[in-house]
Amino acid sequence: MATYSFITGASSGIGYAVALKLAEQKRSLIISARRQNKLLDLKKQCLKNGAREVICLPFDIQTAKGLKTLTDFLNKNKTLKIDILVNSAGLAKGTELVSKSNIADWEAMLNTNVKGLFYTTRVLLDRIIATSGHIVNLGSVAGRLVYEGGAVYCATKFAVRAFSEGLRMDLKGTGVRVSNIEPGMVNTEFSKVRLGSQQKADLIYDDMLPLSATDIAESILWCVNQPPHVNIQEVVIYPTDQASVGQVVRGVKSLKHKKK
Ligand code: 8X3
Repeated sequence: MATYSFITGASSGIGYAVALKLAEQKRSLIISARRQNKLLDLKKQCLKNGAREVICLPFDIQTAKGLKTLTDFLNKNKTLKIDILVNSAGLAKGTELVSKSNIADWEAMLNTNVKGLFYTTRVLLDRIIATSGHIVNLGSVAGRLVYEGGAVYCATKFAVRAFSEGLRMDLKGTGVRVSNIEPGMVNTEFSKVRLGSQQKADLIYDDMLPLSATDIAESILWCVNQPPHVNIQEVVIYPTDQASVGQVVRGVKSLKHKKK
């Protein structure tokens, strides 16, 4: 059976952009996310871009039932191997102080960013080891620096960073590479999901030039296309208009206004 590149969170944002780029490399893909209709649209685009084959695997990474869909699929396809796993499913919910924050938001973040990513990696791991493959985790600059109103989200991304480091240690000698991609401000559905409205999300990127999902996808492709002896362990990517977390340049000094 063929070898596939597996992308979680593929229905939008960075996952979607990575799938399109991996398709250009004529790979066979398994694309997963909750929204089946979005996956079907992406499948068409990937095939147009050159993907050899595309399997849509809709499931909710936040739930045990969702993860069972994945294990059932693997049980039915026992010889299927994975060369690249891009763990791109992730989200932030809310910016309230811990004392005011909503436990349901915590659950969504912990179940997706931490448990979903850990469990997906675990169930696919033997198949990744079989190809000396590559695991690409979507961390964040929030996994390096904490900010007010982000305690739980930052904790989940610190967890992704710790997991990436631990995995790399546990996989030494297998040839499997682990990369943690840590973006700053990327204009995707991320802020709309976090803040609950497009209007609020637009303010986050107001008068500055954020990164795009394609910018991050290109960095991921750069990592996975290195020769097998080269493991890019971490990539920290900020927009030029963001010097650090909370250090954003807007208005006339922003590249948005300087761009031709
Ligand atoms: C997204 C980056 O700065 O909004 O992971 O937390 S930030």
